[in-house]
Amino acid sequence: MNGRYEGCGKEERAVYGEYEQAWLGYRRIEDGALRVKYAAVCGRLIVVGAGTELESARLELRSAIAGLLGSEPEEVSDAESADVGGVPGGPAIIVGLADTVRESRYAPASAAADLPDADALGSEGYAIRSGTNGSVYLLGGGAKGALYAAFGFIRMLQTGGDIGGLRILERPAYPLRMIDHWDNADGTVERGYAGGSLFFDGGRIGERMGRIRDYARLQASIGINAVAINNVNVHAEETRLLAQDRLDDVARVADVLRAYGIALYLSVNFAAPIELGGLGTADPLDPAVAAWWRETTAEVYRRIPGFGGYVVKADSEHRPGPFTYGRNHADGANMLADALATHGGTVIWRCFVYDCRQDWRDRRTDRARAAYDHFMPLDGAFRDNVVLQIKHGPMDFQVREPVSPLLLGLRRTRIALELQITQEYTGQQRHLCYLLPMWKEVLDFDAAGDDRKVADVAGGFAAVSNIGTDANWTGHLLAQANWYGYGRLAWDPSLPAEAIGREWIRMALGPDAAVEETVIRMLMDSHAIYESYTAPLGVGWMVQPNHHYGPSVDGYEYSPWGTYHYADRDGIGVDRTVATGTGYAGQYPAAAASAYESPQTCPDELLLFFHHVPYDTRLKSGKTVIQHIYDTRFEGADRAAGLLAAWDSIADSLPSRTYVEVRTRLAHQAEHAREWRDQLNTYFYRKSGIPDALGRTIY
Ligand code: GCW
Repeated sequence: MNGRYEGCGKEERAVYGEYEQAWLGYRRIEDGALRVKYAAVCGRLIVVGAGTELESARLELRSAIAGLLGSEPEEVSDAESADVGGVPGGPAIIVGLADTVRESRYAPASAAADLPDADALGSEGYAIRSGTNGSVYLLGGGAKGALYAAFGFIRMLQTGGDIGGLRILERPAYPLRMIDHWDNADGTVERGYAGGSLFFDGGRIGERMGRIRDYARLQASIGINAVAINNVNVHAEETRLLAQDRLDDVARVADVLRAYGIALYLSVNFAAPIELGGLGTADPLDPAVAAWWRETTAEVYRRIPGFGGYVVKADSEHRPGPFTYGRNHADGANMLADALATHGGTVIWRCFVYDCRQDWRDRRTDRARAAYDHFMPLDGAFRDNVVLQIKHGPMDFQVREPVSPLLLGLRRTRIALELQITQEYTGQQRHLCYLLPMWKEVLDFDAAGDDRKVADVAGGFAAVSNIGTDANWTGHLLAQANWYGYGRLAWDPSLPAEAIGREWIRMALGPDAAVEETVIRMLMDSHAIYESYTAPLGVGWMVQPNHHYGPSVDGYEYSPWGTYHYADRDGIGVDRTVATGTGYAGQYPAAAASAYESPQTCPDELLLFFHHVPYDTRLKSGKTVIQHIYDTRFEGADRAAGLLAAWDSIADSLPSRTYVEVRTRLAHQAEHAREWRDQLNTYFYRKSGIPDALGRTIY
């Protein structure tokens, strides 16, 4: 299933070529009338001005038009095209920077379009405008914007959009739209489910440049502008990425990304001054340490113009950090920020800091509290070029968690929301789990009831990549939708999950209506389905230790990781109330804090996250907790089987390779969901002794 498709016929091979391009496959549009309509606009291409991003836009428009419409556009050079005002030659696509185009000879043909200026667009925004003679203007406030305009226009063609009378203006919601790779120098990927690393291979860097270029195109097409290429767990080999003899290789990768408007970041080891610099300490307040970072950083910028900055996981899961020296996280982050500031770089400092050597007997210590407890007292203490990266939930990317109170608490510090595209706890790209409905709930969460939603307070987005060397990029083909959707949401968090899913389906799988309707339902239902056969009511975990795949109810119950469900014969859940529990509920603004504090007002789906309750506690749904567990596990497994049946129903409308590949995963999911169902139901029946009201088989 992974790697090259051997022995395929000619037709399949053509499909395969497109398939490797994910949603940028540019399959010829089947509808002839639509093709003719588009061709009337897309016959000529004029790039106004020069630069690497504009060159990327030109190449992309050319190959998209050639693929979608069947013939390449005539490329008219800026110098020879004075007639675009409508006379000979006819309409054209005109792409460039807004201010350059407005002052160029092409402006007259746009009279009716009153082109916006760079100020209106901002450096990354863009406009798509129809001109008087049928031309289409693709304008960026800056060069990146022009590239995004090109991809925006291409998306319209791919999704069958109307390209007449266009007056589109888009500006990204956030300046930071980042993807973090957890790629290791040896070519493996931590929590990777789609093959090896694109960037690293057995210690070598940037060997797959063609694929890295395609990767950059895909990222730019969804507006990603920052990428950290290595794992936040920085081991000895990756610490050396900052060394002289590695930087040139990193620079080659950065060059390819830069042409697509993407800044390269490196995850760094806080102890690098010791491990790489030979100093006796990494104390952030030691002048020699600060000097080492300054010099090292200056060298990075000499080799890598436009370098983004550093991502840091410190004092977390055995990584070194400022605590070793009795310093706090502001001391650590600010020292790195000062080294980066003169070059325009940013420190992305992760807030995933907690005690991973907890005693399971100790019920007062609560991992959920940790990020807030560590970082709230430091609000306002960070430099302007520090961004605190905060996981969306207080624990660790479970299928159901409340929103992290730290996201809502910090007011004087730049923050970025951290999501996990890779499906570590959500089926590892063997199960289908479209994550956008869950992310939308996070973004729309309004804790204080004052309309200050997470989407409004997040200054940026970062997410852990689900990409690898598999031919389809993400292992499970449908998991591409999570990658695609993440970028679209980071650009515009108000876009509906369903609309984004439909875009992806049309672009990646084609325009077939039955395929679209079937797959969108599968995507939209999949998170709820996954939740309904795995750990219930927000309690989390119940997975096999280490690799985190598959059911093991007590897998983490007696571990040091702070991840417990506390099930006994009478009840289950974690008391996180202020009154009798760990006090975590009190970290929220008043409205949410009081709702979570009482089992009567706590939402059902989070009941066991906040409360330890007897099995016969009634939910708002009217069911008891135990009956809810049984019912949803049975339904969940049935609905997982339904996903397979849905896919089978469109078998004839899919390329056989796509059909077979996804089918294999869905069949596994259906079987594995039964295993989840039976293990969880059996466990809770044995614990509680309460039989299923419907008398179904429990072992
Ligand atoms: O949940 C944990 C993962 C680790 C990961 C860590 C983190 C990169 O299991 O694999 O380490 O989160 O986010 O730092």
